[in-house]
Amino acid sequence: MTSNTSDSDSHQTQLDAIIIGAGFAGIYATYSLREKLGLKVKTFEAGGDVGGTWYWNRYPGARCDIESYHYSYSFSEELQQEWQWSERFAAQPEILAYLNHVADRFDLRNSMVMNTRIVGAKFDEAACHWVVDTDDGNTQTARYLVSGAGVLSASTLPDVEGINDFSGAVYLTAKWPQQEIDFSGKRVAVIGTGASGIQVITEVAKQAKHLTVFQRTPNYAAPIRNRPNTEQDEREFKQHYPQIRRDARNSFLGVNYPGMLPSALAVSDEERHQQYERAYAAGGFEMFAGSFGDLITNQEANDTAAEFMREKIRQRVDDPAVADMLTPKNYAYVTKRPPLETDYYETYNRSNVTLVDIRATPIEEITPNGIRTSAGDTELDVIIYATGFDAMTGPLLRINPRGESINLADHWAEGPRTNLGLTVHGLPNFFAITGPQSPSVLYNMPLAIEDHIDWLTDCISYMQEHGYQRIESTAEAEDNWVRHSAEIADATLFTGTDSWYIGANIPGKPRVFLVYVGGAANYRQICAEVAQKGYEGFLLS
Ligand code: N01
Repeated sequence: MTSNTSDSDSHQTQLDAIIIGAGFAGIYATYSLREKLGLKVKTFEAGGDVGGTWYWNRYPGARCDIESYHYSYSFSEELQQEWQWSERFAAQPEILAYLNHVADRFDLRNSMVMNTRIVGAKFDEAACHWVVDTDDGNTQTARYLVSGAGVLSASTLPDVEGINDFSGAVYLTAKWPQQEIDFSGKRVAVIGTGASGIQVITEVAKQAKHLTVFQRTPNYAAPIRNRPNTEQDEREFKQHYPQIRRDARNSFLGVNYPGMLPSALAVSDEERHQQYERAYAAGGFEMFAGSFGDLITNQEANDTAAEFMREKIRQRVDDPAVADMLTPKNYAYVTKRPPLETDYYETYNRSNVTLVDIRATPIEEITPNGIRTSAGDTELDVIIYATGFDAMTGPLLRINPRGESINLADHWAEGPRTNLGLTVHGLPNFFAITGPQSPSVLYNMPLAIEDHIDWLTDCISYMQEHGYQRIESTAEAEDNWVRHSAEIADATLFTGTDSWYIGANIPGKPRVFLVYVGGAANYRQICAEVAQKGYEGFLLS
């Protein structure tokens, strides 16, 4: 279906598909479209190599918090059998090595262009193709545009006076340098106590002369309980992978925790406490995805888990005043993404660590010598920003794809509008892998990514079989999906909390819940039905 032409002939299409990014999504999309459909594919990656999140976020302590054998591709049984994960939760270097292995094993690099960022994309109706601009000044055309730009890849910095004035070293967890950094003898600050901050704080505290943590909102963090994988773990996974993946795909989080009970309110106080103790001791996401099924829908049930978590913080932190600062008080457990940790709370028992509550004493200014809050100056050699991302919508809005009659920034001015979290009315032949209003971050990302890529691969295959060149969601199907997605979110406790899930971390971002919380199994069934009905809700031509 491809015709090779020169750039100057705007009605000829150079490629079948352009893929944005070479992280988990871009790697598998490259494989799937090229190997299953034989498409001519080019994948553009802004980083120097494959890896996406795991290429950029190489800060000390970075590791996944879904079990390694789950946090991996399921599409190739050979790959599943040959790769060995050394720890229950893999650290960043091992995940990056895995993604490099996948790229090499399936010979994908020759379809990839590194160090090249896609900066613009416009659908040309007359030619029925995407015209895609890259930051090296080149333009390419392709029938399909597939975004693997990620959901947590557009990093953000605080809007604070003097941010460029600091004379010491500055690092962002989300864009960590390639070389190892030695913090010994240094006075270090970390701003931000989300999942990245919690991981980096714990490691840097072990090295720094002094670490000052600037916290805006405390989190409910639970122990990850990492450990080396045993031979038995490996055998267990490798012998039963098909069943394990099936069960995973049918569970809310994309990992099946079999000990879950239906309601925290249907058991005695003692049984409830035992269940929480068991889940807390088990580690990983058992505390919320393996304890009780009503924590995200019932405030009273949630209160029991929140109070259990608060008590754990009080037990683990020596100084009651510091424990109090670290204790979340005014939002429901899980409604901000709960981080996992190893000795995070104990870190505040060290004599070289100070916690500053910047809601009580706000940061006023970054000075050449450090950070000034309303309580005074902290002199520093290093500032680490772990201040998060313009989540879900940010990566796509920074490209701002345009159709003949819309551009994404205007179309999403009041929040994202998608059909199935995958497509956008007005942007034909465009697919956003793990886009807003899909399960994505509330599911196991590699599985979420595979589900989307399998769906769009089948969709393109269907188009080829039926001689279609163009697919676009109808406005009505998009309206329905936006409504459905919001209705489900409104039935949970998530929408009552300021979090990046709802855009509250970005000043001026519309307050719209960004994730489909109806569960991945329901979601996949809906997507399958749309396909079975000949892509109901889409116009094909
Ligand atoms: O980002 P975050 P993250 N002044 O937005 C604070 C995934 N992840 O990079 O809570 C001062 O969660 C902000 O405060 P507040 C995971 O899905 C996974 O840590 O907004 N502080 C918060 O404390 C995670 O949820 C792993 O009040 C400011 C912090 O900075 C997602 O990535 C590891 C501020 C930002 O926390 C994002 O995590 C790491 C300001 N102006 C990340 N602006 C795994 O383990 C923000 N903050 C797999």
